[in-house]
Amino acid sequence: MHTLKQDKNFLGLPEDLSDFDKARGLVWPIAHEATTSYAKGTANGPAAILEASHQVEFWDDELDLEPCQTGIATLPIFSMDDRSHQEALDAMQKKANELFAGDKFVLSLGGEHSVTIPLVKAAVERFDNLSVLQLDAHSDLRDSYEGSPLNHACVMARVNEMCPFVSVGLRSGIRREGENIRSDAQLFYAGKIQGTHDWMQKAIDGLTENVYITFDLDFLDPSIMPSVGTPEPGGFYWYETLQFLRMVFQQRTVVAADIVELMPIPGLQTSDFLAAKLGYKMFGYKFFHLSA
Ligand SMILES: [Mn+2]
Repeated sequence: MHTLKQDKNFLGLPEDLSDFDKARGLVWPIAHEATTSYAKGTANGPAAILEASHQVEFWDDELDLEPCQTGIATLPIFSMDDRSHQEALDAMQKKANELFAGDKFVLSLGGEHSVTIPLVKAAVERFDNLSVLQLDAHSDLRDSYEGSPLNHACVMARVNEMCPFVSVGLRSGIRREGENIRSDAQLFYAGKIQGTHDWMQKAIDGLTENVYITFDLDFLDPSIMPSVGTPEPGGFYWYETLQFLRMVFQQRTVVAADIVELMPIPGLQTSDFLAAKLGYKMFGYKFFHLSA
């Protein structure tokens, strides 16, 4: 399979560590943007993350090793080209079916949040007993938005039709949004869990054995992640986020993940770098998580 070379791939990995056949990890950059509502620019997210990733150290100080030694290959950037939103999502699902059929851990980089719809569709077909963990400021539970059920504001309404899910970090949504969700889904609002100690375990307890993680970067506080289309105050910080993710990887089988909604601000590299490092931490937790 065609993959990106060292000067363009995730982390700038040399050939032996980015070879598709040998790699246990896979980065799939998806430069898709069709329905963003407030600010535009998420199509530039994947390229910005790949570029920033070249500044991420291979050595992970928490895990005390180099997670990239497992090999991480990077696929060419997926773009909409002249396809419609629906056609592009269909093409993504087809590709995801192919990627998930192998045993590599696939981290997709968005792009707007609607890319999660075909990715979860493919994951549900591939993995039994799957649930989705959403980290997000927004519940994304609108059945339809601006005329489209495939809008980025409807992601979790579509997931709700496919499998159980747990949402954490919510602090912006619609009235009574919890009423229409399936009984095996759970919503954790930021205002209720900030400063408490047991929310991480409670959220994990709501997940099934196999988990797909969708990480909307606006889960994080805008002070550390300003480069998102719809920044919401009252978000989460770096170490608490890592602690939670590490617990999830320790206690569940995370089968695939995405990091979405980066809207790079020219000249402001901090957000791009954070997103790149977050992705690398996920590979570290996936392959080398320390015992609970
Ligand atoms: Mn969001």
